[in-house]
Amino acid sequence: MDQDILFRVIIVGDTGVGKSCLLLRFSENSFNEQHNVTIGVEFGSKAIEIGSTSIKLQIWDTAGQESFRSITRSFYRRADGVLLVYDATAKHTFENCKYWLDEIRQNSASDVVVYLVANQIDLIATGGENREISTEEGLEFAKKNNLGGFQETSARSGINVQEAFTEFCTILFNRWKEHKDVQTIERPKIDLKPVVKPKKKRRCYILYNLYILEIRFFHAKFIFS
Ligand SMILES: Nc1nc2c(ncn2[C@@H]2O[C@H](COP(=O)(O)OP(=O)(O)OP(=O)(O)O)[C@@H](O)[C@H]2O)c(=O)[nH]1
Ligand SMILES: [Mg+2]
Repeated sequence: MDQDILFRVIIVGDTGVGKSCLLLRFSENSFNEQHNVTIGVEFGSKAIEIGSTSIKLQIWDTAGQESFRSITRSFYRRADGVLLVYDATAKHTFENCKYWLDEIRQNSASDVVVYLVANQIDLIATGGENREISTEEGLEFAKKNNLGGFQETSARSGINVQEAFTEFCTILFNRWKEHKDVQTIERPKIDLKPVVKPKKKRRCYILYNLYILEIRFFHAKFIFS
């Protein structure tokens, strides 16, 4: 059955890793050479087809600069997934992923899906001189921290950008389907017995006690008479 589904995702990571460019490449298939620092949070959206299902991704592109951290924090709570981005040619941006992951764990829903992206791989020459983080290191970080997936991308050339978003969206979709099934199974388990009004119960209890008291009184009268 065709159905429209909406997922909210948030893009986080250090300033300059290419978060806004990844969103631009994914949503409009273009690239910006300038680093237009994101102020707070910017918004984008795009529909993806997975099988016969149309999925709308609502994407919040956050500022990597420290001064905006308190603003971006408030966006984690409602996100279904987080795209955590680092620059494969800048080691410090990979090292800071530990910090970003702590932020995600502290501020997001407990079942949020985190997908790791190593961007700017076009800068890595054939010999790999510019590379500061290997593919294996990225994969290991994703595995160790139980992340949903990992992809090396280039917002400039476009390599693996659609693939990363599609895989990320597929993970969210599969999880959504699992949750949907759980709900269908769980629903009949709901106890629909009518609630006994405590007042009535108390009244019955009082009547019962009066009845016992009367029997005792009758017995006492019988014994002492
Ligand atoms: N070579 C190359 N440059 C890139 C790539 N992605 C982004 N850039 C460049 O990196 C710079 C920063 O890109 P942005 O997308 O603005 O970075 P950001 O992560 O959004 O930064 P903040 O908004 O400050 O958090 C820009 O000059 C981009 O042109 C890429 O894949 N390859
Ligand atoms: Mg930006």
